[in-house]
Amino acid sequence: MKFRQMSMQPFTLRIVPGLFLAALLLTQCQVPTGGRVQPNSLAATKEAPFVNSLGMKFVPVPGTQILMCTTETTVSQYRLSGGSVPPPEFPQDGNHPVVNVDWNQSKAWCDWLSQKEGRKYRLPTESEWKKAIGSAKYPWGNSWPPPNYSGNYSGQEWRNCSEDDLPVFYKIWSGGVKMSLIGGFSDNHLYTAPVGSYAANGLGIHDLGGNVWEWTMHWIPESYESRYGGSFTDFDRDYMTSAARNVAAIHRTTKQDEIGFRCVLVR
Ligand SMILES: [Ca+2]
Repeated sequence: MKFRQMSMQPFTLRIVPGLFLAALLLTQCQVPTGGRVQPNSLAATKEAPFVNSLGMKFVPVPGTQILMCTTETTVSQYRLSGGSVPPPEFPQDGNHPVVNVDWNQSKAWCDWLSQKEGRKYRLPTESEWKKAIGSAKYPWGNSWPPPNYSGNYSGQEWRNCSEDDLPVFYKIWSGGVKMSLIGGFSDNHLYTAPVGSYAANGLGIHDLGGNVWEWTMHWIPESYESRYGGSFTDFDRDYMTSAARNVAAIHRTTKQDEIGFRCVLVR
């Protein structure tokens, strides 16, 4: 009996602090998310993105402290917040990028998601957006025209559109200014395309060029610097560079059927 008492005490002293330390480390490595717990969940890579409660994927952008969503925010994702936007004049399903969403609504949606998950989501800064799109002259590289199916712009797909589609396109285009198409380029989508329809860039991010213009976080009153990326209506090579910004006056409450947004997650 004496032997057993002496042998048990050191064993107990070793195991109890060990269990306490293991529990402490487990607590430090876990992030609560919607009632679930994901160990070390923000250690994302291009190959293994962080996936949030809505199924949105986020990848690192080198030189920043954020993970960027690999796709634009979709119609279905936007509706989950209870928000609503005017439907565009062209058909969209839930997997298309939400449009007619103004800057205030875009920011509010990121705030809603932050509240829902207990994380910090927001619009990207201009600096983050530029680092994500890269240093090539155009989002797809340095060549002109863009390779076929490299993004959703105004391509030759319009030559075969129906008469029902043309009036909508003319209306989108500045109240009837004759539309132009990119010679030698086609992408197979007249209007918005489902997000992620085209190949991702080197970081694993889709549609930074084309599909819809994207709001960025910093709002400078009456400036021209709050949206990037171009849209399905663009054809001008000077307007489709990686650094191109909107050149029309826009406001926090501007809604257009070629403007959407994507969000980032602060690490
Ligand atoms: Ca197109």
